[in-house]
Amino acid sequence: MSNDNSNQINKPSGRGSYFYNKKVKQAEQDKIFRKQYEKIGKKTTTIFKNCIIYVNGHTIPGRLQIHDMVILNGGNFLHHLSSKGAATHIIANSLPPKKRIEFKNYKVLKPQWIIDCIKQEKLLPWQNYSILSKDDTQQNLVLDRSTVTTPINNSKQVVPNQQSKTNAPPNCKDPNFLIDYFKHSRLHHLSEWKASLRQNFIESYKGTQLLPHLETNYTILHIDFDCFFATVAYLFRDKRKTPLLDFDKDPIVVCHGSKASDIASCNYAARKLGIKNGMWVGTAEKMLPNGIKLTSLPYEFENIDNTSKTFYNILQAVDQFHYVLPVSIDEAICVMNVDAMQSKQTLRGLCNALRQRIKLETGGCVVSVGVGDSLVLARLALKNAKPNGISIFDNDMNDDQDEIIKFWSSFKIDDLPGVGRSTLKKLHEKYPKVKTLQQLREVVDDMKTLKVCLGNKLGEKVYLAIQGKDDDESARIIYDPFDMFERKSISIDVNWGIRFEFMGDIDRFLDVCTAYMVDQKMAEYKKCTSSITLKLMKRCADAPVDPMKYMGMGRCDPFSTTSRLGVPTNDVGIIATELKHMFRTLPVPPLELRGISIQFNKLVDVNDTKSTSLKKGGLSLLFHNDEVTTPTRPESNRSPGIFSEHNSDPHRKYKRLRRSPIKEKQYHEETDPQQQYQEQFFKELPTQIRNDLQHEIAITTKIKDSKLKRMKDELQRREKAIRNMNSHFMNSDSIFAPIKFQNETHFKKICSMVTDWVRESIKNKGPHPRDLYFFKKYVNKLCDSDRVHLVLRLADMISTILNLMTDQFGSEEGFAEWETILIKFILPSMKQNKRNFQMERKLDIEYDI
Ligand code: DCP
Ligand code: MG
Ligand code: MG
Repeated sequence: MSNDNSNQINKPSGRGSYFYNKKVKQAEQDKIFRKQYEKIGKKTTTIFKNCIIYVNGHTIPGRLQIHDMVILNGGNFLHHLSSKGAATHIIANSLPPKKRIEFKNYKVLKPQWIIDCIKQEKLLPWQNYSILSKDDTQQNLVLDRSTVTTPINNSKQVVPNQQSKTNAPPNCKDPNFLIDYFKHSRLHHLSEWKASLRQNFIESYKGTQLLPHLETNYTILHIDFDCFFATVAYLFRDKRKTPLLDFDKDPIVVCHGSKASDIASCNYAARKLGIKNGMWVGTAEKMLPNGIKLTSLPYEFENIDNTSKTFYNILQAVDQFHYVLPVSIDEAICVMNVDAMQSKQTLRGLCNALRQRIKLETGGCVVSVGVGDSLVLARLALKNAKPNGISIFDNDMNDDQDEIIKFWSSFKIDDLPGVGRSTLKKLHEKYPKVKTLQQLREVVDDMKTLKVCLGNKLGEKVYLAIQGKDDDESARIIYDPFDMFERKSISIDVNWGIRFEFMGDIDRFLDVCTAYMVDQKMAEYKKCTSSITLKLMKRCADAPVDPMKYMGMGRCDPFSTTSRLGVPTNDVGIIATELKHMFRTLPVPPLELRGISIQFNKLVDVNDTKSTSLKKGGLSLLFHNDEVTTPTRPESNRSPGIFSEHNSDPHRKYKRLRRSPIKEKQYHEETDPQQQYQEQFFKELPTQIRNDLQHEIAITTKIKDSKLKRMKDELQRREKAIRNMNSHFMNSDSIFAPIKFQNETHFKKICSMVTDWVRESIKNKGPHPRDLYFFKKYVNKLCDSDRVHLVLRLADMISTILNLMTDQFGSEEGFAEWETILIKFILPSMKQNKRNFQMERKLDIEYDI
């Protein structure tokens, strides 16, 4: 399998691309393989779900057997180790000393781990199978600052943070850290779920007709679970621990456990006491009346996911719904034609049936439903309906003024979607007495006033909302959901557990992040990126080193930078190197780093990037002599020509005259005293500093030499070429389109290029036939497009060179050849080629030809 080189032939764009393609292909093969085994009744499990396993060297059982075991038990098998961080577990029988150092931060395990995991049908702790000696691990622990209470405290006593009762001490240097972090991060789960719901929507509604943009033609059902995480956590709790818990009476929260953790969701019994989602557990505890205890339950991510799937399945089965638009894991907007369901009664009937069904099929989870004839009304109605209810409010249906006033009076101003703290403040300043939406409706008589107060966009949005109508931007979800749901960026955000000391560890972490984002996320969505944003959170100068929340970010200053690659890519190496470079441009020392977020923007489909992506056949040049094919006549025994279709680099001219780069390097190494001095300097440094410094130099060199750097240079060249082309036109209706010669359109520059070429080749054997072929092509084009005067100038120039060089080189073979070219080709071309009457006249009069 490792000798499969068919891809190499198809995509010769470089090693990175080759391995990437190979990896994708192998992953696909592995999938098929698993399915085939499933079909013939082989047992499969998900023990190794989320594990990326690589086998290093000779093992017992062998590589192929381990491969089968991993694949059949839900793992990913890495056939090629592009970077150490790409694997979560490395399986090896033993490691040579050099590799021991190289892999010291990784989980290198005996093959027995795989066997035992399968035997016991669960993922066993890796520590018992590590083949790295205790000393290696010990050394890592000493460096691992995250287990020490304060960084300044150097005392030998290693005290885990008291608040970490429920959290295993994290180690951001562990290659598994990212995956572990994601496993526990609710925000990561929420964003992943949302993305996959959107993707499912796009796939399942493909081909569905878009809804026309007409006002009040639809009925919207906004459906949302009541205290979702809390309900699921309650239903799936360990009943032995809390046998008497009453969901309706006892305050319950879902959090990670410590006082300093956030409440993701609390039940309505807790809300009655003033506890809210997003509050800290410590704050919530202070709100409890005497004798009442707060029960905190852990996250039930898998059950949340399953409950949500049941919910969406039920909704998608309803025929009257034109769309079921996903808002989040616990919330959907169902759109239906008014005609399909006219009366309030029928609507209520539908809502009730849905609520019952959802409760039944999810084992007790309750949804509330808001119904309206616009998104904003449905959302407000949902607020009214909560908890455990239905509220229907439709502009068309309500003739009862009292009911209308009652409805609008039940909302505060910031209940309106899009109204946050700062908007609220502006509205308060303008209308100090207004508290409810009904009052706002009474005082605002035109849109203009609100536009002045809040700005055009928000002013319009708020004005329409208090009339129960949607603005265009909000309504996009109904009229153009596909565009709205299309994946526009891929990001990760690590805001917990980040405690680094050395740049090298951060580089490795960036490698892991990139591998995850590219190999898993971008590959999943089949995208490439051309813009990367790196955002770093740096501890505020006056913020405590260890914040209240265990391993949290605490107060931070954000720093961010964006790199536009210009060309879309999905090359892990390029992106990782660029991120390392970007990190170094931001003023955040490793010790002060508290959070990292990476975003890939400007995503394009891999399939759309054939000509531009680095992966697919390398950079395509903007200018190449597309109609030129290399002449097929046999090459003479001369060295290759200096001009080519792609030869755009002026320094590549006369390459054959230069010393070869390898020789140049050897020469440099042998005699450069600066280098010798540097080596000596390195030898005298303490090991740790030397390692850091060498790493830093290696990375900076890599950044400098990266494909991206070359790519950027190439882009610069293209931009220059475009500028060059534009400046060639006198104005847009100029009759002269530029003619290129070796990617140059500027005639003066072409002259100087040709001068150099003639001078050099006169001294030798004359021009190379390939070069001459391109030159003739250019001359012919000039003649054919009424630019004979330029050919004349070229002829003039070559003739002057010949005159000047007669004495010295008159007897050279090259000299004679140029004379022939001038007399037999250039001069006749001016007469023979197609040209119009005007040109004839011009030549007659001005040049006397
Ligand atoms: N969630 C979260 N963090 C956020 C927002 C949401 O963890 N910043 C999770 C917890 C919620 C779930 O998403 O349970 C759904 O969010 P909702 O806003 O719908 O909140 P609830 O369902 O908990 O309460 P409500 O009854 O108000 O809908
Ligand atoms: Mg909810
Ligand atoms: Mg919700």
